[in-house]
Amino acid sequence: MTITITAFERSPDRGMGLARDTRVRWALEEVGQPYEVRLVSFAAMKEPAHLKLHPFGKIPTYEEGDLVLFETGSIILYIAERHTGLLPNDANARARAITWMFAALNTVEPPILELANAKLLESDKPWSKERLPLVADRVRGPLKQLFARLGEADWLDGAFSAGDLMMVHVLQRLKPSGLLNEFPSLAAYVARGEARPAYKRAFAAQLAVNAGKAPAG
Ligand code: GTB
Repeated sequence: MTITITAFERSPDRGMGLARDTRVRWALEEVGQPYEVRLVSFAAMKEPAHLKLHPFGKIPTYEEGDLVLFETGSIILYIAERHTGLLPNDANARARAITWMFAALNTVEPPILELANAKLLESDKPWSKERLPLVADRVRGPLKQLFARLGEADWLDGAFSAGDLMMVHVLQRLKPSGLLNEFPSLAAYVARGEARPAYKRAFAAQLAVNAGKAPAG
């Protein structure tokens, strides 16, 4: 059955790979599943047709036959559970890899999003300069702990898994801030993820959509 995902018609990052369709593309590339992409504008995302797929009017979505999914955590878990390559066979190791997916989404990503929002949406506020260091410190907390846990290892728990895929994509959002470079082994961990052939194919595919286009306003 054909897999169709949705992505920005014009991504605000002009194809840096930070929009969340990239992580779904990456997962599909890792497991060798072909997919189609339906591009949507910001306006179309809020229209009833898209809201039927995604109740919160966002991308990405995932369609396969009668199945419609939204939320990258759910989409990538679905892909990883049905195909070989993103989850170990051993039941305990599998549960731990899924735990890292949740850790990426529930512990590491929220303060990173808060920092991105503080920079993007609040920089004109009189209190912005005072608040930014506090928000950045809230990112450093989990980064320090992740740095300690990763140590000298290549991946978070043995072989590369959906947990690493999610964590790498979450951490990539920090690149423009320079914060990631405060933790050299985490920067190297992200670079290892980006060096994977599947990531390169996913990145190239989303760049091909966005290259030469002005970002969405
Ligand atoms: N929790 C959901 C998930 O994981 O699927 C979050 C989905 C989400 O926030 N999607 C964003 C969206 O559709 C795109 S990825 N936003 C449109 C809207 O809310 O109207 C977020 C994103 C956007 C832009 C950049 N960038 O330019 O760097 C990076 C990430």
